[in-house]
Amino acid sequence: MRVSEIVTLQAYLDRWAGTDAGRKAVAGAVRTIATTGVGIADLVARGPLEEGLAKIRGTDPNAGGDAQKELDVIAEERIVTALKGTEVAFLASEESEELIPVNTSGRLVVAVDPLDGSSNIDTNVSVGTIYSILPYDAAAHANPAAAVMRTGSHQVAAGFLAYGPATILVSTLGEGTQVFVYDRDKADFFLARDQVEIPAETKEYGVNQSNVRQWHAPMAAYIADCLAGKDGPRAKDFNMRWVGSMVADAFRIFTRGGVYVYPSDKRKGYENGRLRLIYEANPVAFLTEQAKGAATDGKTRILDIVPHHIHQRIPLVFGSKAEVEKIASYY
Ligand code: AFP
Repeated sequence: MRVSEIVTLQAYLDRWAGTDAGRKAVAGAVRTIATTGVGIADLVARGPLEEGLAKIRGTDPNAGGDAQKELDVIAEERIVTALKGTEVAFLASEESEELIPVNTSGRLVVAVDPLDGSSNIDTNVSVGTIYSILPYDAAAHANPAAAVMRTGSHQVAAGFLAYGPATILVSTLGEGTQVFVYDRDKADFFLARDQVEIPAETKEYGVNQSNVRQWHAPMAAYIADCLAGKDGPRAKDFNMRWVGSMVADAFRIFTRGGVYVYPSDKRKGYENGRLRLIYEANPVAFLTEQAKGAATDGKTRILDIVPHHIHQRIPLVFGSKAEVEKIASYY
């Protein structure tokens, strides 16, 4: 829904939070992550002028086994430093094996993918930051990890920033999904779309098709039927788009519908897909459901899945509701 009045991110957050201390804490964390994102966007926007952002840092892979790029680490450092001034007690990050203590008297925990799409850093393609916010109660949670290791349905807020031609924030506070755009002239985020709705039907899917021979039967059958087009069982032609940065594929889906698919496959390390449950799949699933879409691991609702490890991977399918349900019928 296009917005009629000029609303800044801060005004939107203040209106949502009112005088509720818990909501004000969430609003503070969202605002801080958004502002930190602008600094990361500035770095990304310098492209080749900013030497070495795509350089591999050190020899050890990150917690998820991926090579750590310079910008991955810079983004994490900036987010940790900025969140020190908020009510975030601990941070789970793709770039750190263990939870990072932030402001341990805080009432929130945040899970973050500081830089999504790092394989695209030096190709001038959109990259981003993904975050998930959950309540934290030191008394209730024996160890802080317990606060993070809950189903995605416990999230109180989630979002992603996309650093592309425009710097975009897609956010949910559990009352629908909103799109904010950063206006560089006014140095602030403005509400561009409120109550986003993902069309239920689509003729567009996103998948890394180079993995087709690695797929298990259900996914291979689904894509084969899409490729068969109007002469096939789906009786309609499909288009395919794949950016390699989930934030960019996700924003396209929030804009015009479609499905994103990263299934489990036969490659070593991909038995459970590629995306991480806690700081990639859960936040995108919350945003998608709040925008009337759906998100599964192929068949099970992502937000119902109980995590067993902070960096666990999960097969991921999200987007247009009817198409996500169609995919589930192949399993
Ligand atoms: P990186 O952040 O390690 O580049 O991973 C990006 C990502 O998690 C997601 O953003 C992409 O959609 C997906 O991986 C791309 O995976 P492929 O490189 O296998 O296509």
